[in-house]
Amino acid sequence: MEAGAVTFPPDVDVVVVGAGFGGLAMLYRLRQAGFSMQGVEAGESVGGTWFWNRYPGARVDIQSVEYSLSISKEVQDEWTWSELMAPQEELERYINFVADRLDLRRHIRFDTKVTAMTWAEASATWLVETDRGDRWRARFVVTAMGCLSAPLEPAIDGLGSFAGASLYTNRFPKEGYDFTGKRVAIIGTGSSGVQATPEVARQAEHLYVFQRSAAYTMPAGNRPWGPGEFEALRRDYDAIRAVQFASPLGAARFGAVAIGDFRTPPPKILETPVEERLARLDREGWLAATPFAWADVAADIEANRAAQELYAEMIRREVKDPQTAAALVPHYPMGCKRPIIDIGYFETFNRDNVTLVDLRKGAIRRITPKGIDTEQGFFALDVIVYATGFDAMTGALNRTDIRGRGGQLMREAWLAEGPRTYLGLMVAGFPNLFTVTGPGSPSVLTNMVSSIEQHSQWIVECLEHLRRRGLATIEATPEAQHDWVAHVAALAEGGVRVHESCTSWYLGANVPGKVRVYMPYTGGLNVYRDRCDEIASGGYAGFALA
Ligand code: NA7
Repeated sequence: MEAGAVTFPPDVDVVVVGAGFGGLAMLYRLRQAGFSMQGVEAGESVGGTWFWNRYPGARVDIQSVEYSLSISKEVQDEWTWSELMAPQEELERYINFVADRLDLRRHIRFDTKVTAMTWAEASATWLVETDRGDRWRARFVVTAMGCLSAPLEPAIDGLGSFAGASLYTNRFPKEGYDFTGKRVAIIGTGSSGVQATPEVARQAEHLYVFQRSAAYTMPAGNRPWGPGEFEALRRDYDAIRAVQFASPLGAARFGAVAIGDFRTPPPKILETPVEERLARLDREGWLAATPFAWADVAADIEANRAAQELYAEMIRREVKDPQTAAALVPHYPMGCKRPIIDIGYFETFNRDNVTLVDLRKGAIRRITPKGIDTEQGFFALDVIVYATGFDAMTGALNRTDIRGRGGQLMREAWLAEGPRTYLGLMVAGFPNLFTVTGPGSPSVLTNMVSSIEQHSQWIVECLEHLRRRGLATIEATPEAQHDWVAHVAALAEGGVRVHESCTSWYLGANVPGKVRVYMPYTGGLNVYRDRCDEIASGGYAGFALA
């Protein structure tokens, strides 16, 4: 069925949805390759994650020299990072610099949300519609809508009744917020809650941290550069990028931890006597209480429990009050959720103005005009900060009406068995639509910028291939998609990531009713990229081209 008439622009090769790192990398590469394009972005400016998540303490967990674009030499050579892991403000400045330096802003329609994308069989084009009445006809669509961009409203009774200020970390006020003299609650202890806690505690009269699941977090090891340190790194960018792109994580380091140091297999915790485990804790601190430090922790639940014991011991060493220390110990496997890096999280619980509210001892009943009512008492408050996460990986796609062949909605195609893609790049039944860092690709298990660069390059090369051969469409075959979904599931099987006690957003377990499927590809970005390249050079095996 023909979906409608074209107004503006009359004809564009590609619509790119989203203007975070993914959207900007796409637009830049498409323009270099000579395609016409239209970008669209819900926010008033570029930045994506770093535009919306401007809560105090927001910071990247990958070192900035790696969490940055390598696609433009000018950008790489001209930007100076001020510290190891940039805070949100600096990342936002950087991504604005990228947009200006590469002159990308003029391609993007800001403050505009895509509401529907409909495949029109007869013309082999997508009709893209927005909340501002745009109707763009495009040959191709690239979604770069973010893996953690669809905010999750917590299902708590009385949410809207609170008379004080309600703030959300994932759309924090641009002008900031002064917590001075306020009684504040933070609900949620994922990365956002953990990063915000020390900052808010420094300002607030009293901070209550409402914890449903305790966090695995460790000190970021962040610091400003020493004299000449960044300049030396910048001169060495080629070598940095080579190591980065050869690694499974798309980065040589997670926080301050050099992953490469563990290439020679670390010891197994279950084969290490308890005194030696503790001696390692004395020597290496938090690092010894992570899955990086032991060969068996990610695969074996008993080994995982032994590592959890070390983690609990580290918390006891940091947190003075024994009850609070005990309550801060997670009850789910280490490595099942994305590890968090923090600046002074556990020390914050030694402050007199901070109270941990362990919801495992009594859940939230409701929010009232004056505060939060729980099974363990009432908390009178001036401000509630929700750090309650996202409908991850599929949320942004599923909240948009994406209709492929035969009018099929993508969210309905994914309803019964979770997201189904080929390579996390395309979906059978949805021709000419590419999903940057889609489910089924390494994405959130990696340095996102590395994954974005790999996908944007692969997609543009694919479009160039179609152009060279005069082809109009590309689509994942159902068979290739079936095999890929099975491969992704088989890779994750058996490990702690899919253990029954794991309730991560990787599994969709944080969203009521979402199908429990491990969404990202766990085989490593390096292995994945080789597979994508092999498929492309083999004539796009698993895709139907016409
Ligand atoms: P996360 O990691 O999904 O964390 C959300 C937190 O909010 C988590 O602790 C949740 O507990 C908690 N939560 C959610 N709903 C509720 C309700 N109703 N009551 C109490 N607590 C609740 O999101 P973040 O924004 O922190 O981080 C997302 C990613 O960004 C992170 O992984 C990094 O990659 C960067 P739960 O664990 O579900 O029990």
